[in-house]
Amino acid sequence: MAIGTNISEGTAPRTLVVGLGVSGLATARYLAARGVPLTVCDSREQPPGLEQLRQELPDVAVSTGRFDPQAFALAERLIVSPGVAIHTPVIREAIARGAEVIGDVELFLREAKAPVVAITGSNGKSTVTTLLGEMAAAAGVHAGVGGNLGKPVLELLDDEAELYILELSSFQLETTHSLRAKAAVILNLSEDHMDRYDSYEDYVAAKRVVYRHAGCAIVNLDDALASAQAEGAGKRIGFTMNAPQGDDYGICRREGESWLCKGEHLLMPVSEILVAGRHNQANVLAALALGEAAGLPLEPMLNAVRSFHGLAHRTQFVAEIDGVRWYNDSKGTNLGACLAALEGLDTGDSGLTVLIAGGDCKGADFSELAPALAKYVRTLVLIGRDAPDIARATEGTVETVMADSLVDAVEQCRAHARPGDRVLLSPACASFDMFRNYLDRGEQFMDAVRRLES
Ligand code: UMA
Ligand code: ADP
Repeated sequence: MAIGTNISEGTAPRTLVVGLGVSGLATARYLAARGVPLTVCDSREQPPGLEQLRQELPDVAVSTGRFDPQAFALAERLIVSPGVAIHTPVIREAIARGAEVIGDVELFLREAKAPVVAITGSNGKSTVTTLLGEMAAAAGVHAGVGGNLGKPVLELLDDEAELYILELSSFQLETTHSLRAKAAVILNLSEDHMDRYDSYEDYVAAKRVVYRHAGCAIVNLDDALASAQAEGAGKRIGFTMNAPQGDDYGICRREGESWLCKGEHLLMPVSEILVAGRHNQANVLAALALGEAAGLPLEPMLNAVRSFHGLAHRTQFVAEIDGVRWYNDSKGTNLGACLAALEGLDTGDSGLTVLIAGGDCKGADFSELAPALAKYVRTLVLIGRDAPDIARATEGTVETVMADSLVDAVEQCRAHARPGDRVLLSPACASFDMFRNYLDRGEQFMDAVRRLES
């Protein structure tokens, strides 16, 4: 069904907003406020932003239910939401005939006056973006914080802003051309979104854009592929989980204690970091390096680290029941995240992890999980659509059980875990086959765990 379409040659607005989720809605508002005529289209019948758009901008033509080829044929400029692939045929055709194809981040960059810190990577983006936002606040710097994190970038535009701290996904970077970040990072690289990219190389190439023209490249010295993407960058600051050299950030040991340090200078004991897991120590180091490059003073940054409790659904401690610690890592939506959570929570004692994984595996090869399963996991409890495929790919590595619901999975975990063990929900999969989103999955998990307590 096409609602409110009245698109004919000569009268059609030349700007087409593609996708009506939060980015599309923010883009429509932004353009309308500047008097730019626009059309919005979405291939779903009932896109999430439709009601809101109708209320706020009743004169804007909207077409839903399919991508209307006529709307695309008439557009001179397409502003494409990150969830819409630019290799969609109508978009490819528009590119071929010379239409400009950009995203909301590109529109934002053309207007933003304050410097930008750009954060990408396969995992840890939201954590680092949020922590850096808290560092800026602690330093009294007025910063706009958002992007893939949730708040669309166009809603961050503010004449008072002194800094913008943006989480950027590979999808957003594909349609961004004017990025000149003051500081930029690819936190790490591992396969994700292989249902959207033709190859891993294409995914990496999309991420690489973050370093283009960056004033300072922050590089993960422990991830050769990620740091190689900064080749050619001028100024660099590195971070590593080992002892750092020069002015890089890292971790060193003094008198039996681990410290965050910059070169040889000790910053604070690692034990003061409240967020769980070694991967979060890497996130703290990356945020410190980004903050330095953005001009934030050290002491407020360290204070922000000391009070940072992390984000919900990321290796979030839920409860300890009968000597078993339960963690919600529902945002662990790819193999890299799941591996980091398994390794990061391993304390080197005798306990093992009972892992709940599964869902929509987005084309990932789960045989890569086998070594970590053998090392860290007592029992693998599988849920969701791709559970049988995951069981086949990991066959023979660890005891595996199937659960037909998340509540069933929690009960199976209780039956298999022993005192001293951890139970970890880190699905390495998207959630949409069983849940509204990862938040819903995490909430349902925590509810089920808390019911065990009562
Ligand atoms: N749509 C179509 N046709 C398609 C695909 C999508 O019409 O073929 C429409 C959908 O019907 C929907 C609209 O596009 O109405 C949704 O657009 P969207 O998927 O780009 O979602 P937004 O609501 O605009 O949210 C986007 C990001 N979503 C994605 O990248 C998928 C949000 O990241 C981001 O927070 C938001 O912009 C603000 O910047 C979410 C995400 O899952 C959290 N990101 C991925 C991730 O983190 O792994 C990259
Ligand atoms: P993103 O925004 O990139 O998805 P988040 O900060 O939301 O990253 O964390 C998502 C998941 O990724 C976490 O639940 C955790 O399992 C994993 N993770 C977080 N930081 C790292 C890191 N530095 N390296 C690897 N995995 C990480």
